[in-house]
Amino acid sequence: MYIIDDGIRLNAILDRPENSPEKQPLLLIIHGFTGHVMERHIIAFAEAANDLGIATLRVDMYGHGSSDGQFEDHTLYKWLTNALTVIDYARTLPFVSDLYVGGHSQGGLTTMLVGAMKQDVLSGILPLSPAWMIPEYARKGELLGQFFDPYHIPDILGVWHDKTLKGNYARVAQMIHVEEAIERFHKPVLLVHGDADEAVPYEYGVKAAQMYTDCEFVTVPGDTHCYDYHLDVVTDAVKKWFRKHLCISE
Ligand code: FER
Repeated sequence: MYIIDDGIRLNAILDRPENSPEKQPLLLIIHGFTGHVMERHIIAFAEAANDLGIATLRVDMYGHGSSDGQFEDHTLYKWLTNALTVIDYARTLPFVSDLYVGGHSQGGLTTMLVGAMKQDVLSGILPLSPAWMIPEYARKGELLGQFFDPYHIPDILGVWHDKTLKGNYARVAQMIHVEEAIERFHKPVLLVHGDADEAVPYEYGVKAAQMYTDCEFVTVPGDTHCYDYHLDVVTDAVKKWFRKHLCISE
């Protein structure tokens, strides 16, 4: 299935648990930088929600997975307009009661930003290991371990996984101020972060959790950016948080 955002087809997978009632909550799930809807931790995130009777909508963002757009052209602005469109699509689904947004890493950052933009139509957000240091790092001239002059950004930032990324990615990232999005958001938050994360420093998870007014923070002890060792700790945290917020008994 595709959701169209301004002519760009976004590949989307909607999962509704069997024997779903007429109305049910829906969780929109956003993958990370170079990620897609079929990654192990993205599928596990969806299945944890589905186990509780929550529908999920996993979407490949611009230039990722099976969606339109080139990876090298993607920016956080494009992902944000994608997320706004997908949220509005979800709101048109007749079976949706409460709407939640969750995402991993760059998708977690997108979740935090779009959460602030759309908090009136959302019941909560679930940023997992959110890469909310990207704007700050871009202003200093560092992304994914590569350095550049933040006032003279090169046309091509670098190559990751055989994919190039244009400098416009950094120019956009420099203009984003995540603290304002955190301060604006007053609905419930679940923030999960591995304390051996090699891509997004764990300290950023701790700091964001302290800044949010209504945040539950779960540390995944000894785990990496994509939860190579304790994915079950993540899925258990997601289930526990949803049970509490949706008043589902064990
Ligand atoms: C970076 C660190 C982490 C970065 C992106 C990420 C583009 C995102 C990782 C992910 O989404 O998994 O410096 O720069």
